[in-house]
Amino acid sequence: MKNILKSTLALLSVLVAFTSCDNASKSNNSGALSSSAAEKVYVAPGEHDEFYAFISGGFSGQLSVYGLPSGRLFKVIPVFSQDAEKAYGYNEETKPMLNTSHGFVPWDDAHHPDISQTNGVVDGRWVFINGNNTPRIAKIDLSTFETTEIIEVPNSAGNHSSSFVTENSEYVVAGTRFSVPIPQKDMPIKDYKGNFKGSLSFISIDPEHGHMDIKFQLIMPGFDYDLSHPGRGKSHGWFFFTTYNTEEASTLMEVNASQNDKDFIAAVNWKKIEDYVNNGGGTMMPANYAHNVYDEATHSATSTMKKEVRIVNPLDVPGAVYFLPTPKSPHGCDVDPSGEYIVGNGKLSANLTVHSFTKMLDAIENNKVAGDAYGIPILNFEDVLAGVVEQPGLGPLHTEFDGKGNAYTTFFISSEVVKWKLGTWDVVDRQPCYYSVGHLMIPGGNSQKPFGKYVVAMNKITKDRYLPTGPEVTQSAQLYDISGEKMELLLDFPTIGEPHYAAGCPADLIKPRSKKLFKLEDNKHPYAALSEADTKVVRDGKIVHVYMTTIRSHFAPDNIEGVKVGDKVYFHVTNLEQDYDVPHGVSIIGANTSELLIMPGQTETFLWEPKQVGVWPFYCTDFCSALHQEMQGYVRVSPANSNTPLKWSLGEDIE
Ligand code: RUQ
Ligand code: CUA
Repeated sequence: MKNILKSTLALLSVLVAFTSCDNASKSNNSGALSSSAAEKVYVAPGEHDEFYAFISGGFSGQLSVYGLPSGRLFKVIPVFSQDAEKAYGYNEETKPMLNTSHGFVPWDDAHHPDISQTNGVVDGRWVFINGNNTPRIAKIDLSTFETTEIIEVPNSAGNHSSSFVTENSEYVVAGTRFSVPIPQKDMPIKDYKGNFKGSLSFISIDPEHGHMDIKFQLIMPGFDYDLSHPGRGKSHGWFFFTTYNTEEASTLMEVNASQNDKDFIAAVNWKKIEDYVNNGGGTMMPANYAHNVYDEATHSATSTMKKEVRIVNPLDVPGAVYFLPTPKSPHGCDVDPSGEYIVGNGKLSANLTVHSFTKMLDAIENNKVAGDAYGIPILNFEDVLAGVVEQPGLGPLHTEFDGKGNAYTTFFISSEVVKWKLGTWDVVDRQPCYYSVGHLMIPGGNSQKPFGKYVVAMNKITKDRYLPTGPEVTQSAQLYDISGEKMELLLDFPTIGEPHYAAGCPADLIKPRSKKLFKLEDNKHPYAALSEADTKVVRDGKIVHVYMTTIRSHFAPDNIEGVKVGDKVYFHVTNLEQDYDVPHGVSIIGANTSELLIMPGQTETFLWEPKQVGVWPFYCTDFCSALHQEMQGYVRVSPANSNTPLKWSLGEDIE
């Protein structure tokens, strides 16, 4: 045992040393690019990029939208974190989106975006992304580029093997990274082994509106479920999850979770479990989790607490779950476009392991079982192995596919992308990354039809690649041309937060469906003022509702009197504009929310609690017209006990 400990630690320190000197040597020769690289990423002013890339913001909790090949940033879509730029999580309408069983949680760690699919091809309707820390799955509507739904995942902790979509968007799947007591309870941590459990959640997606609902949770042995991907084509109906810590250790994990020569890929026949559940299988378990839905008609979100979840014990559905032995603490779990090959990226393994779906079925059919883990059959490694890529690099993390028979794997420690051939397992090419690459993304890479023109590598370290900005340097992605036999580095571009995974698709899938404005006549917001004639100020005890409108270039009303210290003033602001790209903003001194940024036809609300007597200005925060600076107004705040009557006006002096 001691020796294993020692050798693991020695290996780790060698790897660490390798990383650092590697970085130093590479920084010197990174400038050489063929001159055509600039042309390949140049998108002339006024022209559009060919692809959208949705890159996770990691610990920023957001999702950012880039164009490829230019690497230009278009938008940061707020998802799990409050965003003052867009008022997300600050205005009354979107606050419920961040509700959880732990209360209002205005932050998360967002890792893996995935685009919805139809018939195994990305369809550009929605992006799903996971929040790791307080387990949640969000859905972003790609007609508005706004987060429209968030569902909390109960019985989960470190929601990391998420959020990947099956080939007809039947499910978005979320797996727990950390195993925990299920249900949660007060118990000694040292009793982890055998008592903690992992849950794999299958969240159904309504085909028309995309509404999410947890169909069932599979309660699994207490391993760490790291990443996952759906089967496709021939393996549609299955889902694959990498595991580590099959040792079920709970302390000094860097050593104790690296003892087993092989961990597992869990192969889950979700179709079988779905049948079982549709026939009444599984049990309802008490739970408490938030389901938050944004309604475009009311421009408002609601949060509902759900009280139970259906759980399934895998032993109750024979033939539904198998373990495929996979060396060594595998991280990424990637399925090729044909659905035949399942790549287990063993972080600490010298070789890259590829399993065969056909061989797996064959082994199952012939009942070739090597043993079991908590009753779940373990297949023989040799029986399911398709092949091995011999010594392709150090520290494999993730693999994507170009649809032309090639796979691309990232190697964190040797800091490179390696291209290899499916079937022959030969390495074809390798290109360095600057530095320490994590995920990579080929648009459509998680589907039957990748658009194999570019790969984006997302790096963990940038060091000297950009102008220094103090101790915190920018996060970064790199774009490679993969249309030829050899990869070619084209571009570095900075990213927001830590880019984990990304999802991409041709812009043409999304562009035509992108909304330009919200129709005023469809606005069902309960506090909307749909014309200036509808504007008013209403007092209800200490609560004051301001029904306000904006249009170039004034607020209605723009003068308000009769507000008192200690009031709670809700500004409900409707943007009457019906032109593309004319938002207005509004804020007032001392408000401890953010400004509002209101799209044409939309209503948003912020709360202001005036603390001081005076006459306080408010103004438009978005430069909306030549007379934007004139877009301003005043609220007179009187002492709490005053008798100043409530009045509001536009274009007249209040007597
Ligand atoms: S992880 S660098 Cu959160 Cu997807 Cu692999
Ligand atoms: Cu409205 Cu500036």
